[in-house]
Amino acid sequence: MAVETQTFKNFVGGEWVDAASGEIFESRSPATGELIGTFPRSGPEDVDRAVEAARAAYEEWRLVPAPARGEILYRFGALVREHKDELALLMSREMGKVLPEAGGDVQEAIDMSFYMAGEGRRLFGQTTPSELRDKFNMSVRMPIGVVGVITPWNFPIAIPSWKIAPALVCGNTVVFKPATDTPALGERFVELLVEAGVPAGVVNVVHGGGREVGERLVAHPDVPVITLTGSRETGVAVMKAAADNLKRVHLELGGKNAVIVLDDADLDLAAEGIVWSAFGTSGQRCTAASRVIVHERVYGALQSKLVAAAERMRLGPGWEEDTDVGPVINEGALEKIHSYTGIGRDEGAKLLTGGEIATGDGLEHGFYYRPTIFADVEPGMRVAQEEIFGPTTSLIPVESFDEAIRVANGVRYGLSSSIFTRDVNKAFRAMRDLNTGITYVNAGTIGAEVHLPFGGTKETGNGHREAGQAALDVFTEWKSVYVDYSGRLQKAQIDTAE
Ligand code: UN1
Repeated sequence: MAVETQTFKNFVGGEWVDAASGEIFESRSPATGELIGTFPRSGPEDVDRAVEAARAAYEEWRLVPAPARGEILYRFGALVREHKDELALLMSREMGKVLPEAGGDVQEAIDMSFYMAGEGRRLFGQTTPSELRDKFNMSVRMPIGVVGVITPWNFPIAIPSWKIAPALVCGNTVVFKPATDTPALGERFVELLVEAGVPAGVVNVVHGGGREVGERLVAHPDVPVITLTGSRETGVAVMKAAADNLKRVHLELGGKNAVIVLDDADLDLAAEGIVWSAFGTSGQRCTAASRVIVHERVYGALQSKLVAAAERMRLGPGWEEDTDVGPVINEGALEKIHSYTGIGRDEGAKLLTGGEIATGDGLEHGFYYRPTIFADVEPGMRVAQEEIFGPTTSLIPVESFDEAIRVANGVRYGLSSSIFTRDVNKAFRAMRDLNTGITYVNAGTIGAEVHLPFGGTKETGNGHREAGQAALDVFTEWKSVYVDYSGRLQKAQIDTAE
């Protein structure tokens, strides 16, 4: 099994290879510092080789019938299911998630693979009447070519599946750059694809950093599609770089997601949903609830429930059964998260609980941060505007439903939102007026399912969506086909009188 060998490689044109430079980097567990493995520190040359292999493989792969491409994804989904426990444990070791959440991440990939496998027998286009006699009109989805896939570490099995499964079923080939914090999971993902029967060159993996690998992939003239989940800053840079070749860019970037709690809400349910959404995955989800907008009439009661729940949470390695919150991904993240505690305090927010790096009981070997709750936060404060990507959430009191919606929408991002209320009219108004790609009613902000579009409005992305049918729009071009069986030249818009 790959995880025991500890020395990993790139996968290019069906061969496991080192970086051209021979250089390596390490992946270590954020929970304990243990070494997970070493990986090729690749550069532009390695990307070029992978793109060449993917380009060559594309000519054959695009002609494989879509149901047959889907069959491979079906086998892949079954293999991932077979290896679910092993992958979840590796995930917990490599990036810190608690085991049940790691299992959920893997399950998301299983679901997506089966969903996209079925798409092999759909990929629906349209047939329409023609304005002329004896003429047939239809639109079909066409593959595009080589897709550059750049994925984050926070959903290291799920997110690659969201991108690679639809890319493949649509007939594209892939060059995949997994996050440098989770290369072992990226590698296992590709190993299972190979075992499922993906032909040589159809999926290639190149390990390494954004500067060396990502930038070359984005700039490469033979990579017409880039799909990235990452930070807003990286998204902007990718979009600018891709503009020179007029590439299609799919971006899934930040969030500053709010839970609204109205005065008629079930407060115990709301508290449970908030704790799950704010501190699950140590707050490192783009869908995490980093703002809680609360009606003043229930503000005090909700605060005490949240603080009590946060203080009950036990920190530790994700694979230990009694752990509620695992580590954050690395030292840089820990420092960034902690710096926001200082920022919040300086801005005048009231720290209710947490706000410190957790040590003792072995925690000093990893990167642990206590679940942190700020109260009396003003909507304009930095802690209420900027993505912290850690276990920190901010309580913002409001006086009315309208104010709650205004505050919820008053950020640059628009990924997820949620409202707790028993008033069906207010729930429907919120569904209409919350400017986000995803809205939950009486649930937290996390937990998207694979068969609905996933993505956000405003600066969360650039208008594309992944998952569901919407994913197909990222990975295909539309072609309109007109078949004239009249045997004569019929002119559209002119010979239409009959
Ligand atoms: C992400 O954080 O980038 O809805 C993805 C959710 C998960 C996916 C999160 N299904 O929270």
